[in-house]
Amino acid sequence: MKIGITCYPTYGGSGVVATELGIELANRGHDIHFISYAQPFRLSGREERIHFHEVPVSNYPLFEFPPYSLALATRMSEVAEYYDLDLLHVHYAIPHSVSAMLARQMLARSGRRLPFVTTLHGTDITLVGADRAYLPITRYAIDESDGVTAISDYLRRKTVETFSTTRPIHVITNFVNCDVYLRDPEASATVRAQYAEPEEAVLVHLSNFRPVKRIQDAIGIFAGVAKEMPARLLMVGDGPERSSAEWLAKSLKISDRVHFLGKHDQVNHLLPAADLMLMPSELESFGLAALEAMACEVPTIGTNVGGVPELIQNGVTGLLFPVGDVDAMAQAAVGLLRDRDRLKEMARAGRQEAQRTYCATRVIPKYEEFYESILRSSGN
Ligand code: GMT
Repeated sequence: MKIGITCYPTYGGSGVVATELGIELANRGHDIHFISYAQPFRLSGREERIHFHEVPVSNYPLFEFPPYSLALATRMSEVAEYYDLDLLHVHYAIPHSVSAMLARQMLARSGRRLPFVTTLHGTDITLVGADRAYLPITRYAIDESDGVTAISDYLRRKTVETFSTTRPIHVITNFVNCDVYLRDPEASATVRAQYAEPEEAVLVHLSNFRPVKRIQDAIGIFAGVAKEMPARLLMVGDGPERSSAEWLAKSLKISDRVHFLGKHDQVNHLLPAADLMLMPSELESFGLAALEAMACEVPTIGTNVGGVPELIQNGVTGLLFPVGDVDAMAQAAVGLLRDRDRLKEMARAGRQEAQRTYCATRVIPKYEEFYESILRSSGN
């Protein structure tokens, strides 16, 4: 198939999933065309069967806000025509599904059919989409999509509840490449030695440091751990909450043990160096960072919100707590780090679950089948 993919190219779960999906589909022989304002950060630009088409957004003094959605719709229709795309797959409803809808309409005038699939990721529904300014158009574009997927059953239910959409929503979860995300003891010992002494526990947090991630709670949990045992915290990512988290680490006098590493495009090298992942989010529709950690045999201490309990079986593959219960999360982390057998058992169970349910080899065929069903029903 020839598939156009649109996503936010910067750091964030939806862009990561879209990019990894494109890479996996290309490895399976499909031609993939990314259409966005910048090349997705996990792409090197040298992958076979993957092409990138930049959306130029010209400005004009009259425009206080340059209309990216229109430039995107134009580029989508041009790329679809020139490269004879079978379908478009847009990640994150706003504004991508609206642009895809316009591109489809533009091509329909010349008798060409271009179906599009929308994948809902989370904040496009729970935060931005639910804003009255965007709700009606988000609902319209979801219903107008030829196919809709959501990354968890929670998000599927939430979408129907918030938007009263009528288009059926198919759940296809996030995935991980289990051959890339894994614990190689030698390699992880080398990375670990860069940040910690052998007797120190290593905790990790990975996100885009937005308010919904509650990264101050990650610092608070770590402070509770650091009181009890020698430990380090690796903060991977960047975003608007970073400076307040740095300030908190300083005022709690743990800044020498909290390492802000910034954005990394190869987190598969970092994650296996950790003993525990912290994901104290206010909300997660899925929790891709926890899945990547699970695949690397790193259990998560997280919050019992959104789609997280679908991914993490509390007490078996991780431990879940109410949002904001920093003390309970800190105590649980200390308990696990002291009980190495239990920690190991959880790590093993997490890896098994990642392999059994979330490996790219299991999830990508679901996308392929979904595309085929869309092409069949749209008569292509
Ligand atoms: O929260 C993020 O990391 C960004 C956000 C996005 O859409 O870019 O992530 C959402 O999509 C991820 C990939 O599908 C999910 O794993 C995250 O749980 C989800 N985030 C939220 O729901 C807050």
